[in-house]
Amino acid sequence: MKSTRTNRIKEKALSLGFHKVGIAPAKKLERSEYLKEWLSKGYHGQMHWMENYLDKRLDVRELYPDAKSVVAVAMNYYTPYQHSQDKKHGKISRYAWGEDYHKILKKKLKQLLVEIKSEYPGVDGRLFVDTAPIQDKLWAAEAGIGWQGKNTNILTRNYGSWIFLGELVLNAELDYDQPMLDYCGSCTACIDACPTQALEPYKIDATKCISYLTIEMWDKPIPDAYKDKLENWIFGCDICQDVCPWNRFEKPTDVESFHPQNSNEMPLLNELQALSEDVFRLRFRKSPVSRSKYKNFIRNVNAVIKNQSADR
Ligand code: B12
Ligand code: SF4
Ligand code: SF4
Repeated sequence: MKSTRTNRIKEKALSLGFHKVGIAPAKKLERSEYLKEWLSKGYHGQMHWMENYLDKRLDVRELYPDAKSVVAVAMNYYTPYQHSQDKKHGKISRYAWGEDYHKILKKKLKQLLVEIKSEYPGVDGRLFVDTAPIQDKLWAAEAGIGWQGKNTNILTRNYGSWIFLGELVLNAELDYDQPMLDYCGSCTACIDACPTQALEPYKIDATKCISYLTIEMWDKPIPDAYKDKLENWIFGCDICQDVCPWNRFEKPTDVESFHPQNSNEMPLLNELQALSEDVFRLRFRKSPVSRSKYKNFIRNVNAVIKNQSADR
């Protein structure tokens, strides 16, 4: 009975278009405690929202008291295009080339919950994608979707790390998957390639990460220590993923909405610099880039252009 239900839930998740699914028991995960150390070191910088609802971030049962199982899902967002190496183009990280993943994953998780509830009355749950106080990567690792690599992302053997994560937390007991082994081995390519030394094995100081500096650090100039290290990144950064050997096993996604829109894979810096606020909003209205306020986006574009004039 439990195993039939488990298999049905996994089948449904895959048929709705998730590329990976795994299930873990809802319990307190030992590694969740590292978050406290991370916050106390100030590694979250200006992301003060990471301090909120700490009890929930540490234990999923605080978020949903009826929780028994965590169904972790992943969606592949790799598309077969590469970042332009031409200096006239800015670099937007791959995850933001297409439409915002939150909406796409949430819609599918909602549908999954509806289907589960209609087949198993009495089963209920809550769904989460990124923005809730839950550590997505911990659950993906615990449910065997992949392992947390030294660059801190979840890596899989079939899609590399080009995956978005989400969870459906259910009030029903199911059969559980085993966490996956760590396949990083002696590799340190991500740590060596990071231009701002934001990484140590399995740990990140977000305040040094270009992704934080260009997306999450609002209303401040890029610190002097990092502004000449942006390497044309104007929204996020993919360096520690691009160099990862496991990302040679990527497969193009079948999700059309993740494909690049408006030439986001090679936007012209001078065109971006000239955008008005209204046109910026319109151009990026469906993209995760809209998370960055206009002022901060233009700050990033200007910082990259300034580096180039300094190089000449
Ligand atoms: C805050 C945040 C950021 C911050 C901090 C990054 C980070 N690593 O936490 C910033 C702004 C820098 C960021 C950047 C990016 N992010 Co982000 N981010 C988040 C968010 C909202 C919370 C993550 C969190 O809880 N961090 C807290 C710290 C403590 O967690 P951690 O670094 O994973 O730390 C763990 C390890 O250090 C581990 N640990 C400690 N010791 C040891 C020892 C060993 C041996 C091991 C194995 C582990 C281990 O324990 C910690 C607790 O889990 C999640 C969504 C969510 N709700 O979970 C998305 C999320 C992590 N981001 C995501 C993405 C896509 C990105 C970027 C790739 C975007 C980009 N291209 O620019 C980059 C990647 C940069 C990087 N190298 O991590 C995806 C990751 C998907 C994946 N494949 O893993 C997520 C899961 C969103 C989603 N739902 O899909 N992000
Ligand atoms: S995303 Fe870029 S800056 Fe951040 S840790 Fe990875 S390589 Fe370093
Ligand atoms: S680059 Fe190497 S060390 Fe870093 S995450 Fe990939 S396999 Fe692990």
